[in-house]
Amino acid sequence: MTINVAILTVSDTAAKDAAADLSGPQIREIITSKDGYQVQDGFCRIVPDEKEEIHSAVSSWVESENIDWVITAGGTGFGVRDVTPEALSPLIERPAPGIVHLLISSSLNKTPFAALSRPIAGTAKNTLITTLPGSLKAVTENLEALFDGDVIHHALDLIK
Ligand code: MTE
Ligand code: CU1
Repeated sequence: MTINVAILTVSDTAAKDAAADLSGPQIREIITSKDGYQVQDGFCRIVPDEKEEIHSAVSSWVESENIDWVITAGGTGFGVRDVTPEALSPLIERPAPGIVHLLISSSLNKTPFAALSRPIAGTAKNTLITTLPGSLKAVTENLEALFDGDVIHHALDLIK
């Protein structure tokens, strides 16, 4: 089984200068180091913190029915421009509060600021959507939590 992953970096700064995006490439590196996971060309995108752009990027991946897992990075916090959860929750058909709980509880073990992330997770058609905070450190820690104990693998197995 091959898992196709798409990565969306949500950041005003990175949307202006792709070189400023450290988290997207980091996610790609972690994902492609795992057996059976791939990120095809063109499936790493950057959008600014704009609700419509975030929604339409992820929606097109869901509609394509070729993407098993969409990972977003950034825009989950309390800043006035942070709208990733608001942009994506209308897409989610089946919310996964357990994944949200896992992300927040594991992150709270790393930093109390984890309380300031507002992640959402769930499925849309046969795609799992997870929203990670934007920093390099946060995406690394959050992916570690998801891969720990094969949680993500089992989740993706069930929706395939
Ligand atoms: N979670 C983990 N595991 N590690 C971190 O360093 N940073 C926090 C939090 N979650 C962090 C984390 C911080 S400082 C913020 S402001 C929020 O995620 C929201 O980040 P975002 O607005 O980039 O999505
Ligand atoms: Cu912060």
